[in-house]
Amino acid sequence: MLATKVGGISFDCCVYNASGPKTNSIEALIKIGNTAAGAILSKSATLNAQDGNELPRFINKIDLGGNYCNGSMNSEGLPNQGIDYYINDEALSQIKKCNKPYIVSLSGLTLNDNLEMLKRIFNRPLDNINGIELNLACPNIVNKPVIAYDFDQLDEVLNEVSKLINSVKKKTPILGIKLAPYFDPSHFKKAIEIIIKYSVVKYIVTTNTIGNAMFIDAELECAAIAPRNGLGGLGGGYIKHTALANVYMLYKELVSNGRTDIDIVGVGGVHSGLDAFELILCGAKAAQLGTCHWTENGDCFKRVASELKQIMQNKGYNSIEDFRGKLKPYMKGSKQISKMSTTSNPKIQDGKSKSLLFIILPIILIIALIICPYISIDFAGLQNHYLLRIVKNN
Ligand code: RRO
Repeated sequence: MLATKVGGISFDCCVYNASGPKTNSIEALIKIGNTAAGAILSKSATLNAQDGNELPRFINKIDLGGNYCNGSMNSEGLPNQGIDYYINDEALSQIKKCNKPYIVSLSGLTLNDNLEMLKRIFNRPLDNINGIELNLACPNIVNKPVIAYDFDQLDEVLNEVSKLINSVKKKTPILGIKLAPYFDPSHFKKAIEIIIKYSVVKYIVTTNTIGNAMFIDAELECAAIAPRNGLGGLGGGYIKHTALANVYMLYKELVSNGRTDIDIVGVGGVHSGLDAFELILCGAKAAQLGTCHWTENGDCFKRVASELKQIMQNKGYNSIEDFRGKLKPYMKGSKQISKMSTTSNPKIQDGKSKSLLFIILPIILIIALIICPYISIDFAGLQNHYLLRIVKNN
């Protein structure tokens, strides 16, 4: 029911992990392989291993005065073990045992680094690496602007990557590119105009975190994380609606260019089956979990997948293709926010409202018991008052 194909790679389940949280080591990737996730995606690799930015460098489980909004912010700075770690024989043979597609994320510090990492992947056995997610949108590297925002650079990178792939004589893993969130209609258009020139790009992942957000510790009057003057990429619940719009707008652009052969994977604020359902309605073929995987561990894949399945069953859908990309325009009478979608994690909200009831009901009961005797005296008084008036009137 949840099976899908991303750029031609078959997934048993359309819910899988985002690159980033809990993806740095082979042990962590195998853990993902042992969950319900539809694929295994590595942390973005650089050519050489690096430690990333100074600590502390992330915030999650953000408390908005009682309710977790499932948001996050990070300035990890690409901590990873270097490309060779993610594609060596031992790693590949262990990951293969999980029987899921394996996708390696790349985020070279230079174009040459990206090309070198691609060459190393192309030298590996293809049946063990199914896809490459070329990350063109990391917001946290000092002095490195986001490639996806610089359209000339985006064009140049895709041109060079394309030349390299086309020069390889054997079949290469499926290429996807990860984009940054766009906020202006002209940018969706421009990005797609460039991407569709390169037939090597088989899918788009949208969206990376919203770069350069800030959290402040008002008590200490300081930035809440250490790197880059406290700036980091905003993710999770905060960006769900930006992710929905990015999937929707890019999908629309692809359709209007007749390029539905390029798939879209949605990422950003998915914490429930409903979130995944909404992304698919907007055109996504799969949904990645980042912040949710970070805060909830590997069980999140099974939970989100079964919630999505339940929604599909309730609506009579047998496959995600029954509703994918079929979002209708606004209709009169539609609620601004559907009751279902007011929460990213219905379980958390349900639990909270139930426990509130358990507190409020006994309080009402105690107050009622205290004021009951006074109410009866009052009734007697009222009765006398009206009886007197009736007698007087007569
Ligand atoms: O490692 C990071 O700081 C990081 C990366 Br590579 C990315 O793509 N997105 C993000 O929010 N953080």
